[in-house]
Amino acid sequence: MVIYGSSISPFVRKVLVALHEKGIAFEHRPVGFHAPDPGFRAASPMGKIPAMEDADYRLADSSAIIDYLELRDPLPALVPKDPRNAARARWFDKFGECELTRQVLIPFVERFLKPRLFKVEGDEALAQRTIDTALPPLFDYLESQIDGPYLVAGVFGIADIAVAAPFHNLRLAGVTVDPARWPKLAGWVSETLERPSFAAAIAAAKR
Ligand SMILES: N[C@@H](CCC(=O)N[C@@H](CS)C(=O)NCC(=O)O)C(=O)O
Repeated sequence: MVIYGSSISPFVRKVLVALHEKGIAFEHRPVGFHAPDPGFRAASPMGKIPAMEDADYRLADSSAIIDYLELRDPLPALVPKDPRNAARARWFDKFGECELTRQVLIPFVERFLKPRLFKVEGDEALAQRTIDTALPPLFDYLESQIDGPYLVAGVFGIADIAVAAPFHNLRLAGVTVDPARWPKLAGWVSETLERPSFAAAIAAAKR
């Protein structure tokens, strides 16, 4: 199996974490989005990362790829089986992308990607505004949902992967969760990002 995409992307990180958790062997090709690599472009019609190639089967989108992995290699399960927990895990997966990562990418792009990768100045006012106004309500919501080490049904899974993944990008942007204001969230983020699967996925971006 080949996974395309730099794991600096929270979406690529999700897939790498799922693979490590399941112990599935893979080859990682850390291309950037819209890279001209023909294998990547065949797997990702819109040029977004991540994308996957499993023999003659190609797929893009982190959630779709993790669905495939879950059905291909069911153990350890990352998606709950019962309807309520399965749907709640899907909710957190979507929340991770559509609410959290959408906002996290603003300080990440302005403070990290632009100056370090693209060698242009970022918009610090925009980054700070996002940190001050858009992120706190999302953190408040997560603080209200954490009751134990994992987000859904007391078992590590897709919800934890999808919600924790963008917090590494926040760290790269110099933003940490204030433990005085969001104690449960701060603890959950630290513990989740320290899992061996996350550590391996994060280290992959440094190579
Ligand atoms: N829903 C997709 C989102 C993937 C995505 O937006 N990846 C970004 C990198 S973080 C990308 O490739 N952006 C390029 C673009 O939007 O054209 C997933 O979960 O994989």
